[in-house]
Amino acid sequence: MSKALDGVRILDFTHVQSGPTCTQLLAWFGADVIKVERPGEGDATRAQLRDVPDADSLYFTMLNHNKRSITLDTKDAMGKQVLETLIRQCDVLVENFAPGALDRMGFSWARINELNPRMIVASVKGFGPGPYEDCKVYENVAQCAGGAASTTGFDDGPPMVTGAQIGDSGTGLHLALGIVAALYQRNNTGRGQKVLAPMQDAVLNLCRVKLRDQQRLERTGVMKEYPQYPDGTFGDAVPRAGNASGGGQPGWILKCKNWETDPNDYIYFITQAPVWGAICKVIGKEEWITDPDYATPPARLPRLKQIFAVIEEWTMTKTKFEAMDILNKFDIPCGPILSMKEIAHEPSLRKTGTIVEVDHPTRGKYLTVGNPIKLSDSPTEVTRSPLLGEHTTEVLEQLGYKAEQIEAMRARKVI
Ligand code: CAO
Repeated sequence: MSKALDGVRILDFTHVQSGPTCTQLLAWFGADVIKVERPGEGDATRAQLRDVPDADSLYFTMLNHNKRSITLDTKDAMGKQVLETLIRQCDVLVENFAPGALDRMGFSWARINELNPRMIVASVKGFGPGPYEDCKVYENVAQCAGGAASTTGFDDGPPMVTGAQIGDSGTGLHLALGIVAALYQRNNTGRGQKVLAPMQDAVLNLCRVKLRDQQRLERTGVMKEYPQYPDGTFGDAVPRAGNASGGGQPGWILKCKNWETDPNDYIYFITQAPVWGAICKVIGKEEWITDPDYATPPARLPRLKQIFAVIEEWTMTKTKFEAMDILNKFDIPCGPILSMKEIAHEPSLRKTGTIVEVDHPTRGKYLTVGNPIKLSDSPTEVTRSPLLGEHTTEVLEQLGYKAEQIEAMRARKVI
């Protein structure tokens, strides 16, 4: 079956997580992704957090499926020539080097545009133009600078980063969308363009509801769905809201039966207004259905802590899965706190290709997250990540290089 991005060739100059997650998505949609790596070492993540001696790490393998790898020293004159050929023959160059690195290599936007006016140059940087534009940035820096850390955690604790890699993988997603949009526009204009996704901006985009709350706070001085209401105080910036829901339906994480021995026997419970009656019946508090202190959402807001404490008395009599079964029968929105172990073994995720087992020549079988975006006419088959330089000869031959030229490059350690 054909793929959505068949015929699109990507010069993948990315490393670590943010850029690779973008090009991996493009590869899953069918693009030919050629990852260019430094001879000898390659992407630094190949060797980071290794669990199998001398084998590419899971950090690398899980971010670089369906790609081809070539080694190329792009600071060597001969290497620069190959890079020029690649630029002429590819549709998109994706990079996430430190600010200025591509220019220092001799490949400014102007130069790339001269070599191939149709080329789209897509970059992840930590920050957009401004005071921090020259800074190197990793995941948690972006989470801190994008508003996530300040609004995550509990009010009486320090700012907290989240396990979801919203700075790296989140920005990679944003960049992938920018690339596809630029490819679409190129169909009409015939021109390439620059695509920039700064990590701070991507995190902020994902924290949009907190900027909403900042403005609500400035207008009214209080946010009634936050745990600080009604007993605590509000300052002038959005506080950390613990596990409160970010929407208009109050929610909280509640203990379940085995919480003392199982760190994940908890459930997220949402007191959605239309099912309030059903909630009251399930937890044995039918009098709350008509009691004016509990009957309406505004009446419940100052009592949320007490309400959740009572609901928790009920959830603590069930495991999270038993609670789910009962609550779902009444359409009460809730979610089990699933551990990575539970997710890894969840049959439905295996069936949909969201959790995939991949075989690798040096590390053996491992699990990965497949393509979470499902296209009915462009299914994804996850193939293993390439070994360092596995496709150097193949790609150079495709670019038109002769065996003697490739040998000369090898002798000079350019590839
Ligand atoms: N041949 C020759 N040189 C190469 C090369 C190749 N194939 N590939 C890379 N290089 C060179 C670069 O040109 C650069 O050289 P200069 O410093 O002389 O310009 C050098 O390798 C190092 O690149 P770097 O500065 O990007 O790498 P780093 O490890 O020092 O920094 C990171 C890593 C992630 C902090 C930085 O790249 C960055 O801030 N990127 C943008 C933000 C980003 O994507 N962060 C997310 C990373 S995932 O957590």
